[in-house]
Amino acid sequence: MSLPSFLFGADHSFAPSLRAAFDETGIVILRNFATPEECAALKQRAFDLIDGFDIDAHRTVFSTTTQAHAEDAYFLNSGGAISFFLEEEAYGADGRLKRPKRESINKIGHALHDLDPVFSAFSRSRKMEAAARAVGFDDPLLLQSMVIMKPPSIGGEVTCHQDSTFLYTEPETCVGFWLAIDAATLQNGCMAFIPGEHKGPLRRLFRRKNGGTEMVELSDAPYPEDRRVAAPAAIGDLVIFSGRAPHMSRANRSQNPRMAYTLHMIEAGAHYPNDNWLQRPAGMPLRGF
Ligand SMILES: O=C(O)CCC(=O)C(=O)O
Repeated sequence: MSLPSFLFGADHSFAPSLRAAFDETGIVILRNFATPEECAALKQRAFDLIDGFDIDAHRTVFSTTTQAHAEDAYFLNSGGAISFFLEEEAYGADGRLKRPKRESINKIGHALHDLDPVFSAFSRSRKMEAAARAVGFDDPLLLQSMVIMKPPSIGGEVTCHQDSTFLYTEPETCVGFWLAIDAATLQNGCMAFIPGEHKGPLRRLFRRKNGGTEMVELSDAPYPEDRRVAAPAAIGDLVIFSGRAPHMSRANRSQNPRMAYTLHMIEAGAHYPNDNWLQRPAGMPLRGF
């Protein structure tokens, strides 16, 4: 099975069947959403931000397999910041970086859409707003943004998860907007989804507790991995997916980069519990378009 994909029109129009496909599968791909020039500008900006980051000041590793970051204040405060998280395999046994700094970062997050002018302009573009409305948002708020670096050779695996586990609202309204800044292929760790499984249960809830975090099991229903479908993406493709859609990506053992920008939105009218891990500092309210 292939995932529903649509060519994004130059007039920013959407096929009328897009909404039905999104509701049915929980995933749609908008081909050619961003131009190569826009992707190049986002890529350059990510590198500029990394160049300005003092890697010795914060050695927080981000890992979805060990969750090593989850009790770290730098991580817990990153909902209102531009923070840098390292690849699990960034350092060799000698304590030195194995790769150049630009190729040692796992991700940058989680408020690029508010704090960085280049990412903010792209995140709040008219076409991004149109994409949000096309999948059903009435009053979208931009909650979280990340550059996922997935660098050559050491880019880590992202284990299968649902984003509503991490960005939970009542009712659930989280939707991810994932842009391929580099081509994402089977070789460099493209995303993969289980279509239709957004209609299944939310498996887990990651929330704050006693100054740290905890993972609460809500359902022991296994992910039907046999129905998993890879989602290779060309530069500029935007993958939009429900907060309940299980997804993952393999490690990047290739020599090709696989950079992506991902933005998560929630509906303004939904309740955002204050035990969600991602909390914004006072004076930095969530904004829409
Ligand atoms: O880019 C990836 O490999 C994972 C991204 C992801 O899990 C997300 O955007 O929710």
